[in-house]
Amino acid sequence: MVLRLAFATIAALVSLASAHGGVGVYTMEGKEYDGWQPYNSADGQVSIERQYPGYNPLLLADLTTVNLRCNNPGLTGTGVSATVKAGDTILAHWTQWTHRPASVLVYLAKCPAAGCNSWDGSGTVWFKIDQAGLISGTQNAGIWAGDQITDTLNWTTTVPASLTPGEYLIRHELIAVHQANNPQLYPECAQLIVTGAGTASPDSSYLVAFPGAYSASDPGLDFNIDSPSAMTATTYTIPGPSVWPGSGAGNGGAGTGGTGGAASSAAHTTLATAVKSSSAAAVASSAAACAAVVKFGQCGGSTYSGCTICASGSTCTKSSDFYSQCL
Ligand SMILES: *[C@@H]1O[C@H](CO)[C@@H](O)[C@H](O)[C@H]1NC(C)=O
Ligand SMILES: [Cu+2]
Repeated sequence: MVLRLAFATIAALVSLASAHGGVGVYTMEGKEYDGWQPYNSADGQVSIERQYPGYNPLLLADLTTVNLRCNNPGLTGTGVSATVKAGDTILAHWTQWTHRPASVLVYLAKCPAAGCNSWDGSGTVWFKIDQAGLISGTQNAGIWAGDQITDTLNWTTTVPASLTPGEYLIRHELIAVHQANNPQLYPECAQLIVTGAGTASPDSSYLVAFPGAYSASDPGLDFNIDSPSAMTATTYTIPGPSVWPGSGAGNGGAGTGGTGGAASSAAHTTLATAVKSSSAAAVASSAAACAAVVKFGQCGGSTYSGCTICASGSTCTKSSDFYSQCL
């Protein structure tokens, strides 16, 4: 309570018009959940989202602090969680977001037996379920995943269908790299109750701690968007572990650190495709029934109804909500 009041005081000093951003609403199972409202009085606020102080970023100096976990000094919950079935989607809606270019990263952590609300998310417990960075073009001038949030304020993630039910924290994070050698990190956490009949959980090779998961020397953080190499490089290494592929088999363990742009955007395209279908089974059956789209052909988009499978050697890559292309 003392900390909440402290945040409220800080918030009163910060202009609402400051740039940057934060998640303000979550939608799952057709239900909207208000997130933490950092510029409202903290006193008495209840939300599935953990309290955070405002829309300002964390910087390299914060990588070793507990703030990196949920954008607060290790606070616990305000008493409520959202319910979502494994395999269903979570839409995070940012109240505002201004920076291009940026990457989008989404993590989960299984809460201890006592539940999420009294837990601060400490330990080597976090695994990545979604990420996307540079989608196409060069680092300096290309399309980045965060552009979608600049344009729509929304990002949709699928809870791995095989995930063991239980209480989880979800951690959305944007990493903006518009300033040379000064990455800005925007993490926020929320409390979930995952239902379903899954039995899988990530093995330890996918688990990281916050702080601990990132280092200032990670290629995606020790990064200069204005450097000569950024004018030509067409991949970007997203910080953190590989995305958990969502089975118990532990495949995909080849990942050494974050996967590059192509692999990660492919992963997200898969998720986006799943969003449009009512079930994973529907995706699988349509996949088997259509003729693969040739390289550079359209393979997705909100008004697209054709085949979503790309010819071998190319990957369906989302450019916007309305257009995905085999690249
Ligand atoms: C973004 O999500 C909100 C729900 O929070 C929804 O009302 C809105 O239509 C979405 N916007 C776009 C462009 O998809
Ligand atoms: Cu900013």
